[in-house]
Amino acid sequence: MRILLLSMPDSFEHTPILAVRMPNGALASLAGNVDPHHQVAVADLVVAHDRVRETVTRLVQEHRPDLVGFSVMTFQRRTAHRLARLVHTLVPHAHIVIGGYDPSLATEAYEDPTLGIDFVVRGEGDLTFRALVRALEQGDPVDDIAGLSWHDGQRFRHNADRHVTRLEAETVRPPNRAARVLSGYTFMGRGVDVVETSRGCTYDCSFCAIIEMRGRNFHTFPLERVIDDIRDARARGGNVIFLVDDNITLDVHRFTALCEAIIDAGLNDDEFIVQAMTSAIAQHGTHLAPLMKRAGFRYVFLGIENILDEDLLFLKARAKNAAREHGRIVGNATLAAIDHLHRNGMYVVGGLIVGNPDDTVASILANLAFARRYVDWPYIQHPTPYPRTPMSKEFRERGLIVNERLEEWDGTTAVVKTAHVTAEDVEFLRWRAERWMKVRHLPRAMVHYPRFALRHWRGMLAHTFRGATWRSFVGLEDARATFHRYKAVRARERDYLDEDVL
Ligand code: B12
Ligand code: SF4
Repeated sequence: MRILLLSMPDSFEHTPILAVRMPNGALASLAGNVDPHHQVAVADLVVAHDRVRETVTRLVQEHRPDLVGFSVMTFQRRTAHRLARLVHTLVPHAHIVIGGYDPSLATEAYEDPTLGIDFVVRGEGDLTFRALVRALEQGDPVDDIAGLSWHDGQRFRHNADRHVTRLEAETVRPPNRAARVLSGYTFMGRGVDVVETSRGCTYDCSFCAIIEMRGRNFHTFPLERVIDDIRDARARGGNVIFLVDDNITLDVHRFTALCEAIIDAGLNDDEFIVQAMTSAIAQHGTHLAPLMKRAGFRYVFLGIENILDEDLLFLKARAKNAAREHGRIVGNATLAAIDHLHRNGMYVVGGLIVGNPDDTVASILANLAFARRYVDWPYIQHPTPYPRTPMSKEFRERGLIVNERLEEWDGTTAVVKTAHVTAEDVEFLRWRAERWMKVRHLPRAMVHYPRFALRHWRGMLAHTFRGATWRSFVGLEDARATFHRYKAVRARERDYLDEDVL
């Protein structure tokens, strides 16, 4: 079969397309897991965000797919719907298959017959998609493929869930990066790729979609496979490798062994980015942080979430941010974790969530002040009620959701108000503070990525200060007016595919 797999072009504030264009790990994994005689083309539309319709039209003409698959997050749903209609018009005979977090957790949103969607793959896709492609090729029934929802000509049927895959058993084959047909994946001008070393997490933070997606569990790929995968990513131009594991620091001994394996394999001459738990870094930082540095880690995303205990309680993120001594919780681990990373020359990408139900202006400002003082690159978001997360239920029950336009549920648009602060004020406070925090990091970025910085510093500043004019800089204009202009620019950016082009 000829298969075309697409990821959505929609990106968000903290990963500006000028600087960050990462490939989608799911699609390469799906491509590596169908039977090898199929012809698979993978296209990440983030590298063609400004010419989506032309690119998709060209790709379907060139590849004449029998099946087109989309990977979708919730804030990309509108684009996915428009794209499904476009593909259905261009290649009416092709099966359309949707997967990823949004279709898995809100399957009903893809059942509208006018979208032309035939299948939804729920949860992990590698084995379900392999089985689906086999069944379609052989004309077999699909009603016993676990993890699949399908349109039987009249209505959608939902097969039983699929159990999460034991990655240790090597049933999931390595990704097929050679299937990518677009180029231009970059991080600050350098080639970038993503590598998975494990899947899953055993925590249950209330904002995280992972628990409903796959339950609380943790499975790991053998380290030899991971090293081979990193080599493959490097061979294809990935000088910056983002380890996309849900929670790689859940097993610190394994993470330590991974850092050692990277060094032993001589793969530490380039750069790694990773997301980590503050508690693990704080507790093991004395030996772990120097080792991470030697292994080539530069940016570490820390899920700090919030500095106030009441907020951590709401986010159910206390445990993962706890400092422990002899197994007992003795405080918050955030400062110790940041200190370990900074001492070893790594940068902290500070993940914080402000605008929780009981937040006041003071509690939001306290978090912003913390970010200003301690983190290198702010990654501050607002709580977003993604489908079936525990947090969403509470926001809905308390009537705090004020914006149902899902394309704006991108993490940096406040779509919920707090009991004390309007959604607009929450977002305004973050926006106003965060721009300057980003500017502060630019000189350091210049040292590490001089060519990119010299070529694009103007573009980066223009992106960061979208909506601003000279009047705003000299204080002749109220910051709210600039903020509203920024919001209007942002709204236009989201129209990757006009509805009326179909
Ligand atoms: C890495 C990552 C990122 C990277 C993306 C790098 C990249 N290009 O891949 C970065 C840091 C840039 C990022 C940013 C964002 N992310 Co993110 N991210 C993740 C993370 C940690 C891992 C995703 C991953 O690569 N997994 C490995 C692959 C192999 O697994 P997978 O994607 O789940 O794919 C499997 C299945 O879903 C399925 N599948 C997926 N697509 C398809 C398609 C088809 C056709 C089929 C059949 C199957 C299928 O099969 C795959 C293989 O088993 C997840 C999960 C988590 N626990 O936090 C969040 C997550 C996906 N992100 C999320 C969000 C919200 C965002 C942001 C909007 C805001 C934010 N939180 O930062 C931005 C927007 C990104 C953008 N497009 O601009 C949410 C999505 C929630 C939702 N309901 O939509 C998640 C789940 C985290 C959460 N908060 O709960 N993210
Ligand atoms: S620790 Fe991270 S991956 Fe695990 S539930 Fe919390 S946010 Fe999700």
